[in-house]
Amino acid sequence: MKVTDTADLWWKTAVVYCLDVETYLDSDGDGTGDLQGLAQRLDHLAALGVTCLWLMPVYPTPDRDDGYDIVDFYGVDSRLGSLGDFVEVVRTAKDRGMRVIADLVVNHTSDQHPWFQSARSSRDSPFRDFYVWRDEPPDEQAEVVFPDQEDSVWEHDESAGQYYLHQFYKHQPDLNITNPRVRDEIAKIMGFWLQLGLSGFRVDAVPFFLATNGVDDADEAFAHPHDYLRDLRAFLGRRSGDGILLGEVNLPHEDQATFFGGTDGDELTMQFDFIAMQRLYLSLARQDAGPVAEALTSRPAIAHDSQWATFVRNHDELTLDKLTDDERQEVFAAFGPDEAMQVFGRGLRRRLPPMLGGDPRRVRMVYSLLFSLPGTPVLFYGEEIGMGENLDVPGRMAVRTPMQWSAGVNGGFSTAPADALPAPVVEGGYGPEFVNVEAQRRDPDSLLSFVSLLVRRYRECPELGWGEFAVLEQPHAQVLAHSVTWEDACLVALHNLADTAVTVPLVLPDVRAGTRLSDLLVDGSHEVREDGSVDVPLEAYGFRWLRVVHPGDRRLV
Ligand code: TEU
Repeated sequence: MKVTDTADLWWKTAVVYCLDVETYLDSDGDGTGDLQGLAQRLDHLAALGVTCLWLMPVYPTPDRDDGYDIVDFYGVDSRLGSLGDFVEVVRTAKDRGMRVIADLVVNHTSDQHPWFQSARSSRDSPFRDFYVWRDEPPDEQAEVVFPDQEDSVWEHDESAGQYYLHQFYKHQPDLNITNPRVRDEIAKIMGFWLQLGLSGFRVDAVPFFLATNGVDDADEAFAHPHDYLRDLRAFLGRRSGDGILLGEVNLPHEDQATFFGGTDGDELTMQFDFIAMQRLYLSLARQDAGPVAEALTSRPAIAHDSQWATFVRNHDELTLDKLTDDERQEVFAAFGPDEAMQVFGRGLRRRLPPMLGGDPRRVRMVYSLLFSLPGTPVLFYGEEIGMGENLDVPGRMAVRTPMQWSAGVNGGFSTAPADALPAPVVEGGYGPEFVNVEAQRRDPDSLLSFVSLLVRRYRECPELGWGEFAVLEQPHAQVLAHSVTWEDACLVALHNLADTAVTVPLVLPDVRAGTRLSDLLVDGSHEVREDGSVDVPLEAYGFRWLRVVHPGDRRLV
């Protein structure tokens, strides 16, 4: 390994953890989580092995889309703390070896943003062109993202006397990125937060942000939106040598290649792999590794510095929009048959453990798979302890309930009365009484201990971030057998997606006399025969991380 090849590319082997300050820990008892509360819990994150925090929006907001509706890009909402508290969190996180990124939400503003208030007030407003206006909505319209609330992406505004574009909720008017003044503001926003110590951004809704639909003269004014994304990446690079753009691009793999800047890798640094995530759920529903294996092998080639972000849940609905209708129905039937568990006709508003019927073998198998896939794993808060959802909370908010720290009042999240919390705590079998950090910290057999082990092993196996992925041939459809190889390191991972035990016959290439497979998660090793064959037994929902050890290897196993 040459220093020049890998040094500083921290995101290639990072462990990212997404949280909402509002629901993490309330330090002052007013019912809302806050930055001082988060600061007190950075030790939990460091102990888990997280290397990068992703903060959901902390900006001043009327809070009609959980903070994704912003009225001031240069501040912190007073409910969460101050800019001073923000800097303390970033500094303390750095001290614990963690970087911090934050949501950059610049596709739109809140309709309460002073820019929009000014823009709608008069055609002569200096901010009129910050947004996208039309006298009449066009005949051909983009699809709405939230079909439960909206039926058009154009909304008539009385005081403006025109229609404005909003690809999300109508209270989120789209910014007009063909306007150079808007682009200038976006650069300033990035520069501001980088200066406060952020290591980059999770870029919200990137394809929507780059789309110039509705701008009549966009062709002349702004012919190549990807040039603009490239400019933003270059700007980030100049302001922060090792900053990243982690983009939300829920598109087919071939389109994602474009958002990476192809193999030049000069646009988004990382992208979530929404396709592999959706195919994984289809695989889990069918107990057939085929769909997820196919998704992983069909990932487009990306540049040396680019990276995939892998995840099994996030703060939004578990979207299944890239499956066929029949496939989506299969996943609904398996993991969210009640209509109340579904949302927007395309997704599930549930967390993983309840979807898997709470079977700890199956839950662990899925997290083992997440951490052994090629890419950088991203956790959503509460996954490390196996939190469930609260279906009484409307829409996507069902999975954004308060973090469960202890079995105490409000799960240890807040001392305020329950009705002052941003969302009710989970009730029933996944409630704080049964699922909480305090109890799991003391239990070597807890999910928290298990996920911490996965994080440690992931960090010890840089090939998972850097390596070449291959599906290994073997006869069982219910098993995903894959290898990740980088330089002289090779990890073989086996995952049994079904509830029946199997023995997996493998044939490994490059085997010498005395090669063995050493188990990285539990005690044990398997001798490989001279022809490279080896049989590995797997229990129901069993899994193995096997390091290929050649005679004379000095690697720690
Ligand atoms: O979501 C943007 C987006 O692209 C959506 O399609 C997303 O994948 C999901 O389907 C929304 O339910 C982002 C945020 O993740 C989301 O929470 C915000 O509501 C949205 O932007 C608007 O800012």
